[in-house]
Amino acid sequence: MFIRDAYEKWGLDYVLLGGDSDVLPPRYVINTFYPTNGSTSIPCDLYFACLDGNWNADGDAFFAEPVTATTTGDLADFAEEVYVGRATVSSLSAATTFVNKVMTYENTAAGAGWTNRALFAAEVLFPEDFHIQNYIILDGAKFADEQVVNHIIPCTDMQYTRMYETDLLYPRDAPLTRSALVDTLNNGRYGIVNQIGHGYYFNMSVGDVNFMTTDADNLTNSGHSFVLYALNCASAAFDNSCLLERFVQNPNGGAICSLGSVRAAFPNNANSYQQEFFSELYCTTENRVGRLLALSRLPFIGLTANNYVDRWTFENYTLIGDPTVADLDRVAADRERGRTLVIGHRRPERGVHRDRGRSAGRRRPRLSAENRARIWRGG
Ligand SMILES: [Ca+2]
Ligand SMILES: [Ca+2]
Ligand SMILES: [Ca+2]
Repeated sequence: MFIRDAYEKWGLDYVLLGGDSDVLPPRYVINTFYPTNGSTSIPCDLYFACLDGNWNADGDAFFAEPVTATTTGDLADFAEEVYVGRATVSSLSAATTFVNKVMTYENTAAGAGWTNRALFAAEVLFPEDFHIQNYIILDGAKFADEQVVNHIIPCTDMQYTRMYETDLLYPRDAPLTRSALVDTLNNGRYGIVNQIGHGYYFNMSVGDVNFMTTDADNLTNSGHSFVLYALNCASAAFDNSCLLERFVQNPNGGAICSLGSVRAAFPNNANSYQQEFFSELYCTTENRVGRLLALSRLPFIGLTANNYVDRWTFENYTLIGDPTVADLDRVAADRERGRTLVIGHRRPERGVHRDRGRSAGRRRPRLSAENRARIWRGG
Protein backbone atom coordinates (compact mmCIF):
# COMPACT_ATOMS: atom_id res chain seq x y z
CA MET A 1 0.00 0.00 0.00
CA PHE A 2 1.04 3.56 -0.55
CA ILE A 3 1.91 4.42 3.03
CA ARG A 4 4.16 1.39 3.36
CA ASP A 5 5.96 2.26 0.12
CA ALA A 6 6.37 5.87 1.18
CA TYR A 7 7.71 4.82 4.55
CA GLU A 8 10.25 2.45 3.02
CA LYS A 9 11.35 4.69 0.15
CA TRP A 10 11.05 8.18 1.58
CA GLY A 11 11.32 7.68 5.30
CA LEU A 12 7.81 8.97 5.84
CA ASP A 13 7.04 9.88 9.43
CA TYR A 14 3.67 11.67 9.50
CA VAL A 15 0.54 10.81 7.57
CA LEU A 16 -2.55 12.96 7.33
CA LEU A 17 -5.45 10.85 6.09
CA GLY A 18 -7.25 13.20 3.73
CA GLY A 19 -10.93 12.65 4.18
CA ASP A 20 -13.75 11.76 6.48
CA SER A 21 -15.09 8.20 6.56
CA ASP A 22 -17.21 8.77 3.44
CA VAL A 23 -14.11 9.79 1.44
CA LEU A 24 -11.52 7.48 2.95
CA PRO A 25 -13.32 4.50 4.49
CA PRO A 26 -11.89 3.36 7.80
CA ARG A 27 -10.54 -0.11 8.36
CA TYR A 28 -12.89 -1.72 10.84
CA VAL A 29 -11.37 -4.19 13.26
CA ILE A 30 -13.21 -6.66 15.43
CA ASN A 31 -12.73 -6.66 19.18
CA THR A 32 -14.37 -9.20 21.48
CA PHE A 33 -13.19 -7.65 24.74
CA TYR A 34 -16.37 -5.65 24.96
CA PRO A 35 -19.26 -6.20 25.33
CA THR A 36 -18.92 -9.40 27.29
CA ASN A 37 -19.86 -12.36 25.10
CA GLY A 38 -20.16 -10.01 22.12
CA SER A 39 -17.92 -7.98 19.89
CA THR A 40 -17.47 -4.43 18.65
CA SER A 41 -16.54 -3.25 15.17
CA ILE A 42 -14.07 -0.40 15.61
CA PRO A 43 -13.00 2.10 12.93
CA CYS A 44 -9.28 1.90 13.54
CA ASP A 45 -6.88 4.41 11.99
CA LEU A 46 -4.03 2.71 13.82
CA TYR A 47 -4.23 0.28 10.91
CA PHE A 48 -2.71 2.94 8.66
CA ALA A 49 0.17 3.58 11.06
CA CYS A 50 1.37 0.07 11.78
CA LEU A 51 2.99 -1.35 8.69
CA ASP A 52 4.45 -4.64 9.87
CA GLY A 53 2.61 -7.85 10.44
CA ASN A 54 -0.66 -8.75 8.85
CA TRP A 55 -3.92 -7.31 10.10
CA ASN A 56 -5.86 -10.19 8.58
CA ALA A 57 -3.45 -13.10 8.54
CA ASP A 58 -6.14 -15.75 8.43
CA GLY A 59 -7.78 -14.12 5.44
CA ASP A 60 -11.32 -14.14 6.77
CA ALA A 61 -13.74 -11.24 7.01
CA PHE A 62 -12.44 -9.93 10.33
CA PHE A 63 -9.36 -7.79 10.93
CA ALA A 64 -7.14 -7.72 14.01
CA GLU A 65 -8.56 -10.83 15.61
CA PRO A 66 -6.59 -11.86 18.67
CA VAL A 67 -5.32 -15.36 19.19
CA THR A 68 -7.87 -17.43 21.09
CA ALA A 69 -8.06 -20.96 22.40
CA THR A 70 -9.70 -22.08 19.19
CA THR A 71 -8.30 -19.75 16.50
CA THR A 72 -4.91 -18.57 15.34
CA GLY A 73 -6.23 -15.05 14.95
CA ASP A 74 -4.44 -12.38 12.92
CA LEU A 75 -0.99 -10.89 13.31
CA ALA A 76 -1.91 -7.26 13.77
CA ASP A 77 1.00 -4.94 14.45
CA PHE A 78 0.34 -2.27 17.08
CA ALA A 79 3.71 -0.49 16.94
CA GLU A 80 3.49 2.58 14.74
CA GLU A 81 5.94 3.11 11.92
CA VAL A 82 4.31 6.44 11.06
CA TYR A 83 2.15 8.89 13.00
CA VAL A 84 -1.38 9.21 11.66
CA GLY A 85 -4.17 11.74 11.95
CA ARG A 86 -7.32 12.18 9.92
CA ALA A 87 -8.75 15.31 8.33
CA THR A 88 -12.47 14.64 8.67
CA VAL A 89 -13.45 16.57 5.56
CA SER A 90 -15.88 15.54 2.83
CA SER A 91 -15.69 18.47 0.42
CA LEU A 92 -13.18 20.82 -1.13
CA SER A 93 -14.49 23.72 0.91
CA ALA A 94 -14.19 21.71 4.12
CA ALA A 95 -10.63 20.77 3.17
CA THR A 96 -9.83 24.42 2.53
CA THR A 97 -11.24 25.34 5.93
CA PHE A 98 -9.15 22.62 7.54
CA VAL A 99 -5.91 23.72 5.89
CA ASN A 100 -6.54 27.41 6.55
CA LYS A 101 -7.22 26.71 10.20
CA VAL A 102 -3.97 24.78 10.58
CA MET A 103 -2.03 27.48 8.73
CA THR A 104 -3.51 30.21 10.91
CA TYR A 105 -2.74 28.23 14.03
CA GLU A 106 0.85 27.54 13.07
CA ASN A 107 1.45 31.12 11.96
CA THR A 108 -0.08 32.92 14.90
CA ALA A 109 -0.13 30.74 17.97
CA ALA A 110 3.59 30.20 18.58
CA GLY A 111 4.72 32.17 21.56
CA ALA A 112 1.32 33.78 21.92
CA GLY A 113 1.06 32.83 25.57
CA TRP A 114 -2.46 31.47 25.54
CA THR A 115 -1.21 28.18 24.14
CA ASN A 116 0.60 27.74 27.45
CA ARG A 117 -2.69 27.41 29.28
CA ALA A 118 -4.61 24.23 30.06
CA LEU A 119 -8.30 23.87 30.85
CA PHE A 120 -9.79 20.87 32.60
CA ALA A 121 -13.47 19.99 32.36
CA ALA A 122 -13.94 17.03 34.68
CA GLU A 123 -17.07 15.49 36.12
CA VAL A 124 -17.81 12.66 38.49
CA LEU A 125 -17.76 9.42 36.48
CA PHE A 126 -19.36 7.11 39.01
CA PRO A 127 -22.03 7.14 40.23
CA GLU A 128 -23.30 8.33 36.85
CA ASP A 129 -26.17 10.26 38.39
CA PHE A 130 -23.98 12.02 40.90
CA HIS A 131 -25.59 14.61 43.08
CA ILE A 132 -23.75 16.67 45.59
CA GLN A 133 -24.94 14.60 48.55
CA ASN A 134 -23.79 11.32 46.97
CA TYR A 135 -20.71 9.40 47.78
CA ILE A 136 -18.20 9.31 44.92
CA ILE A 137 -16.87 6.10 43.36
CA LEU A 138 -14.67 7.72 40.73
CA ASP A 139 -14.22 11.45 40.14
CA GLY A 140 -12.79 12.52 36.78
CA ALA A 141 -11.13 15.32 38.72
CA LYS A 142 -8.79 12.66 40.09
CA PHE A 143 -7.30 12.25 36.62
CA ALA A 144 -7.03 16.00 36.11
CA ASP A 145 -5.42 16.48 39.51
CA GLU A 146 -2.92 13.78 38.61
CA GLN A 147 -1.83 15.80 35.59
CA VAL A 148 -1.53 19.01 37.55
CA VAL A 149 0.45 17.47 40.38
CA ASN A 150 2.64 15.07 38.39
CA HIS A 151 3.28 16.91 35.13
CA ILE A 152 2.18 20.54 34.94
CA ILE A 153 3.56 21.84 38.24
CA PRO A 154 6.91 20.00 38.23
CA CYS A 155 7.62 20.39 34.52
CA THR A 156 6.08 23.65 33.29
CA ASP A 157 5.16 27.22 34.08
CA MET A 158 1.74 26.68 32.53
CA GLN A 159 -1.40 28.27 33.81
CA TYR A 160 -4.31 25.94 34.34
CA THR A 161 -7.98 26.22 35.12
CA ARG A 162 -9.79 23.38 36.85
CA MET A 163 -13.48 23.24 36.11
CA TYR A 164 -14.85 20.31 38.10
CA GLU A 165 -18.36 19.13 38.81
CA THR A 166 -17.55 19.06 42.51
CA ASP A 167 -14.74 20.11 44.82
CA LEU A 168 -15.55 17.44 47.39
CA LEU A 169 -12.32 15.57 46.71
CA TYR A 170 -10.08 17.87 44.64
CA PRO A 171 -9.63 21.65 44.63
CA ARG A 172 -11.20 23.42 41.68
CA ASP A 173 -11.14 26.90 40.21
CA ALA A 174 -14.73 26.93 38.98
CA PRO A 175 -17.78 24.70 38.89
CA LEU A 176 -18.28 22.75 35.67
CA THR A 177 -21.51 23.41 33.84
CA ARG A 178 -22.32 23.49 30.16
CA SER A 179 -22.94 27.22 30.05
CA ALA A 180 -19.78 28.00 32.01
CA LEU A 181 -17.74 25.75 29.74
CA VAL A 182 -19.13 27.32 26.55
CA ASP A 183 -18.27 30.76 27.89
CA THR A 184 -14.79 29.64 28.94
CA LEU A 185 -14.05 27.98 25.60
CA ASN A 186 -15.18 31.07 23.74
CA ASN A 187 -13.44 33.66 25.85
CA GLY A 188 -10.83 31.93 27.99
CA ARG A 189 -8.15 31.20 25.39
CA TYR A 190 -6.54 27.86 26.11
CA GLY A 191 -3.96 25.82 24.25
CA ILE A 192 -5.00 22.52 25.80
CA VAL A 193 -8.48 21.41 26.77
CA ASN A 194 -8.98 18.13 28.59
CA GLN A 195 -12.50 16.81 29.12
CA ILE A 196 -12.96 13.89 31.49
CA GLY A 197 -16.48 12.54 31.77
CA HIS A 198 -19.19 10.62 30.04
CA GLY A 199 -19.84 10.91 26.36
CA TYR A 200 -21.15 9.36 23.21
CA TYR A 201 -20.93 10.01 19.48
CA PHE A 202 -22.54 13.43 19.57
CA ASN A 203 -22.09 14.62 23.13
CA MET A 204 -19.86 14.89 26.11
CA SER A 205 -21.17 15.33 29.59
CA VAL A 206 -19.91 18.38 31.46
CA GLY A 207 -21.36 18.30 34.94
CA ASP A 208 -24.96 19.37 34.68
CA VAL A 209 -25.83 18.40 31.10
CA ASN A 210 -24.31 17.39 27.78
CA PHE A 211 -22.20 19.57 25.53
CA MET A 212 -23.54 18.74 22.05
CA THR A 213 -22.28 18.87 18.47
CA THR A 214 -24.15 22.12 17.94
CA ASP A 215 -22.29 23.61 20.88
CA ALA A 216 -19.01 22.68 19.15
CA ASP A 217 -20.29 24.17 15.87
CA ASN A 218 -21.14 27.44 17.58
CA LEU A 219 -17.87 28.12 19.36
CA THR A 220 -16.36 31.47 18.44
CA ASN A 221 -12.78 31.24 19.70
CA SER A 222 -11.46 32.09 16.24
CA GLY A 223 -7.69 32.37 16.13
CA HIS A 224 -7.37 30.53 19.43
CA SER A 225 -8.02 26.92 18.51
CA PHE A 226 -7.13 24.42 21.21
CA VAL A 227 -5.83 20.88 21.29
CA LEU A 228 -8.69 18.81 22.70
CA TYR A 229 -8.05 15.57 24.54
CA ALA A 230 -11.20 13.80 25.66
CA LEU A 231 -11.45 10.94 28.10
CA ASN A 232 -14.97 9.80 27.37
CA CYS A 233 -16.83 7.15 25.41
CA ALA A 234 -17.09 7.40 21.66
CA SER A 235 -17.07 11.15 20.99
CA ALA A 236 -14.31 10.50 18.41
CA ALA A 237 -16.55 8.14 16.41
CA PHE A 238 -15.46 9.68 13.13
CA ASP A 239 -17.54 7.21 11.12
CA ASN A 240 -20.35 9.48 12.26
CA SER A 241 -20.52 13.26 12.33
CA CYS A 242 -19.13 12.97 15.81
CA LEU A 243 -18.55 15.59 18.46
CA LEU A 244 -14.75 15.64 18.29
CA GLU A 245 -14.68 16.17 14.53
CA ARG A 246 -17.23 18.97 14.82
CA PHE A 247 -14.81 20.80 17.11
CA VAL A 248 -12.17 20.57 14.38
CA GLN A 249 -14.53 21.35 11.49
CA ASN A 250 -15.76 24.61 13.05
CA PRO A 251 -14.26 27.38 10.87
CA ASN A 252 -14.81 30.03 13.54
CA GLY A 253 -13.12 28.35 16.47
CA GLY A 254 -13.23 25.06 18.33
CA ALA A 255 -10.24 22.75 18.23
CA ILE A 256 -7.18 22.55 15.99
CA CYS A 257 -7.21 18.81 16.57
CA SER A 258 -8.90 16.37 18.91
CA LEU A 259 -8.00 13.04 20.47
CA GLY A 260 -10.42 10.56 21.94
CA SER A 261 -12.05 7.16 21.77
CA VAL A 262 -14.15 6.04 18.81
CA ARG A 263 -16.16 3.61 20.92
CA ALA A 264 -16.43 2.88 24.64
CA ALA A 265 -13.61 3.98 26.91
CA PHE A 266 -12.51 2.39 30.14
CA PRO A 267 -11.54 5.25 32.38
CA ASN A 268 -8.75 3.89 34.54
CA ASN A 269 -7.06 2.33 31.55
CA ALA A 270 -7.62 5.33 29.29
CA ASN A 271 -6.26 7.58 32.01
CA SER A 272 -2.96 5.70 32.00
CA TYR A 273 -2.54 6.62 28.34
CA GLN A 274 -3.70 10.16 28.96
CA GLN A 275 -1.13 10.62 31.70
CA GLU A 276 1.59 9.34 29.38
CA PHE A 277 0.45 11.76 26.67
CA PHE A 278 0.65 14.76 28.95
CA SER A 279 3.82 13.60 30.65
CA GLU A 280 5.49 13.48 27.25
CA LEU A 281 4.04 16.85 26.27
CA TYR A 282 4.81 18.73 29.47
CA CYS A 283 7.97 17.03 30.68
CA THR A 284 9.88 16.39 27.43
CA THR A 285 10.55 18.45 24.30
CA GLU A 286 8.14 16.31 22.28
CA ASN A 287 5.19 18.36 21.13
CA ARG A 288 3.65 16.97 17.94
CA VAL A 289 0.29 15.41 18.62
CA GLY A 290 0.68 12.42 16.31
CA ARG A 291 3.91 11.38 17.93
CA LEU A 292 2.60 12.13 21.41
CA LEU A 293 -0.30 9.77 20.79
CA ALA A 294 2.14 7.06 19.72
CA LEU A 295 4.38 7.66 22.71
CA SER A 296 1.39 7.53 25.05
CA ARG A 297 0.77 3.97 23.89
CA LEU A 298 4.32 2.75 23.95
CA PRO A 299 4.61 1.66 27.62
CA PHE A 300 1.59 -0.58 27.18
CA ILE A 301 2.36 -2.25 23.89
CA GLY A 302 3.35 -5.50 25.55
CA LEU A 303 -0.20 -5.82 26.83
CA THR A 304 -1.87 -5.70 23.42
CA ALA A 305 -1.22 -9.33 22.56
CA ASN A 306 -3.94 -10.28 24.99
CA ASN A 307 -7.57 -9.74 24.21
CA TYR A 308 -7.82 -7.26 26.97
CA VAL A 309 -8.44 -3.62 27.77
CA ASP A 310 -5.13 -2.32 26.42
CA ARG A 311 -5.78 -3.82 23.01
CA TRP A 312 -9.13 -2.10 23.13
CA THR A 313 -7.62 1.28 24.03
CA PHE A 314 -4.97 1.00 21.30
CA GLU A 315 -7.65 0.36 18.68
CA ASN A 316 -10.01 3.04 19.94
CA TYR A 317 -7.96 6.12 20.68
CA THR A 318 -7.51 8.20 17.56
CA LEU A 319 -6.41 11.60 16.33
CA ILE A 320 -8.71 13.88 14.37
CA GLY A 321 -6.48 16.51 12.82
CA ASP A 322 -2.99 17.06 11.47
CA PRO A 323 -0.51 14.80 13.29
CA THR A 324 2.26 17.38 12.97
CA VAL A 325 0.33 20.01 14.91
CA ALA A 326 2.42 21.03 17.87
CA ASP A 327 1.61 22.58 21.18
CA LEU A 328 2.99 25.91 20.23
CA ASP A 329 4.60 27.29 23.30
CA ARG A 330 6.89 24.34 22.98
CA VAL A 331 7.65 24.96 19.33
CA ALA A 332 10.58 27.24 20.04
CA ALA A 333 12.32 24.31 21.63
CA ASP A 334 11.52 22.02 18.75
CA ARG A 335 14.54 22.25 16.56
CA GLU A 336 13.16 19.69 14.19
CA ARG A 337 10.22 21.77 13.20
CA GLY A 338 9.07 21.02 9.66
CA ARG A 339 6.53 22.43 7.26
CA THR A 340 2.82 22.43 7.75
CA LEU A 341 0.94 19.25 6.82
CA VAL A 342 4.15 17.31 6.57
CA ILE A 343 4.08 14.07 4.70
CA GLY A 344 7.59 12.74 4.41
CA HIS A 345 9.29 14.96 6.95
CA ARG A 346 12.41 12.95 7.51
CA ARG A 347 13.72 12.51 10.99
CA PRO A 348 16.60 10.35 12.11
CA GLU A 349 14.42 7.86 13.88
CA ARG A 350 11.30 6.35 12.46
CA GLY A 351 9.36 4.00 14.65
CA VAL A 352 8.40 4.88 18.18
CA HIS A 353 9.46 1.41 19.22
CA ARG A 354 13.03 2.44 18.51
CA ASP A 355 12.91 5.79 20.16
CA ARG A 356 12.74 5.05 23.79
CA GLY A 357 14.38 2.60 26.08
CA ARG A 358 11.37 1.95 28.24
CA SER A 359 10.41 -1.64 28.56
CA ALA A 360 7.03 -2.65 27.33
CA GLY A 361 4.49 -4.12 29.64
CA ARG A 362 5.65 -2.51 32.82
CA ARG A 363 2.11 -2.27 34.03
CA ARG A 364 0.00 -5.31 34.55
CA PRO A 365 -3.57 -5.45 33.40
CA ARG A 366 -6.21 -5.05 36.02
CA LEU A 367 -9.90 -5.58 35.71
CA SER A 368 -11.83 -3.74 38.33
CA ALA A 369 -15.58 -3.62 38.32
CA GLU A 370 -15.32 0.06 37.58
CA ASN A 371 -13.02 -0.56 34.66
CA ARG A 372 -15.58 -2.81 33.08
CA ALA A 373 -18.20 -0.13 33.16
CA ARG A 374 -18.81 2.03 30.17
CA ILE A 375 -18.63 5.72 30.79
CA TRP A 376 -21.07 6.91 28.24
CA ARG A 377 -24.27 8.60 29.00
CA GLY A 378 -27.18 9.36 26.76
CA GLY A 379 -26.45 6.58 24.31
CA1 LIG B 1 -8.98 -12.23 10.38
CA1 LIG C 1 5.22 -1.83 13.44
CA1 LIG D 1 -17.16 11.79 10.28
